[in-house]
Amino acid sequence: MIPVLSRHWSQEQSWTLESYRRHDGYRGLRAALDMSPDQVIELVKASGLRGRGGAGFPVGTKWSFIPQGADDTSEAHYLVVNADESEPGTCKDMPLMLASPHTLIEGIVIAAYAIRARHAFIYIRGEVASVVRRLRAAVAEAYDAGLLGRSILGSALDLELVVHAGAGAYICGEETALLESLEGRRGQPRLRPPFPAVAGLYASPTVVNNVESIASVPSILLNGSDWFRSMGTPASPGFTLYSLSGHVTRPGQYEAPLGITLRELLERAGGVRAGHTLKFWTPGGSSTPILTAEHLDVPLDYEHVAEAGSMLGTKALQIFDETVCVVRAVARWTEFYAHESCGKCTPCREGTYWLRQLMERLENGDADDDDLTTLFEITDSVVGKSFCALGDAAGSPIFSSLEYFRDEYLAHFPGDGRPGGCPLDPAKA
Ligand code: L3W
Ligand code: SF4
Repeated sequence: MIPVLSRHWSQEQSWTLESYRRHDGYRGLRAALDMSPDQVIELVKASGLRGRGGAGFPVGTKWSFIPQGADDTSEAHYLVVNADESEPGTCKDMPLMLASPHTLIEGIVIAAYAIRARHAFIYIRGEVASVVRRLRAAVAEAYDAGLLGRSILGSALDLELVVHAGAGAYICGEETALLESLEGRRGQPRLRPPFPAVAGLYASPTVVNNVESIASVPSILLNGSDWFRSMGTPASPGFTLYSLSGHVTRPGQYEAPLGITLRELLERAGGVRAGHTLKFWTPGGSSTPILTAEHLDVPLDYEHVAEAGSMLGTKALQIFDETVCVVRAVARWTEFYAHESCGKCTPCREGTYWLRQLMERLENGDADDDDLTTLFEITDSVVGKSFCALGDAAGSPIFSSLEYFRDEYLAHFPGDGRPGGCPLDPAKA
């Protein structure tokens, strides 16, 4: 059964329409067109597919928020695919689009049919020029083959699909900032509610879904909701892409059922690099609180990772062995968030600036107890008090690393004949 998404990635020219068609390509769309839009939504709802962009919101439920009605196209509805993958460690959507852009395009046509959208957009990071080129070539192929444009596959369905390259701001992965950017404005989040499903692109009802979420849809149309639910767990059904990076023997994409553990994934990936041991890891990119070797057997689904005190997020498993200083890793992430803060709200704009200064003091060996207290207090004034999730993301590596590795922070203070700074650095130990 698995792999599903990545089953033909190793085939020669897997990105072409011809190759995709040899692997059931566009058969899910044919199945969808034999159903009514509402039936497609019901099927996706029944499958229990949850959004793969980080939050795990049920995809079919999101689609059902769009005003429905018999062939109601009087009010514009839009489908927007969030392909602005930028979260540190997150690297699943780009390989998917490179290896099989037609899986995404087929999912887009099915989703647009279901929500009765006549215009769809893929908002993709502009820096990944090779992926943008590949996607545009696949879209052109789909238009030529009658899979996009007017009367798709001879049906009454019309769909225009635009690939829009962003300018490379992390905040444009936040769905409302993405919509602002797509409309031609500076990418800054909007107040929610209203959610995009009510007032999104050009103030019209809009579904915003992650690349992997949409790419998972064709196989559900082809094989049914029971098939999808036969994998994963009851609350987190199906398969997904786990991205292993860092100190792992064979980094890369591992497609597996939701609920697999890191221990099992590491077995497939050859383990932590030879001669070393796991120190800490992220379940879903740097925005998700870090976990440690104690959590190797936590099932990697939305519920169990939350119970363990973190978030499944984008399933970006960054592996760090004992040679890594946790303060150094957190300092790099903090720099990232301070750089990417959009500046709209004070807690995040000012807070991330000061968090970066404090992490620098720790790394430089200039920090003391008061600085650690200030670090905690400022993190507390950012998390849960910022306008969007970036503020929470900036605080989570700090809070979680202080929970598990407080002693390592303290070991960065100067004293007892030590100059201060990283205790793992032989010059400072
Ligand atoms: C209508 C309601 N729609 C919620 C929709 C909402 C959105 C989805 C999930 O952040 C997280 C964040 C990152 N009526 C609704 C409704 N919706 N209630 O459901 O919403 P939400 O607010 O739970 O999350 P979000 O804003 O989508 C996503 C985390 O994922 N993350 C992401 C990292 C970055 C990338 C990247 O590189 N591009 O993915 C990693 O952990 O921190 O917490 O569509 O409209 N009542
Ligand atoms: Fe912008 Fe940060 Fe505020 Fe989000 S939390 S609106 S990124 S300043």
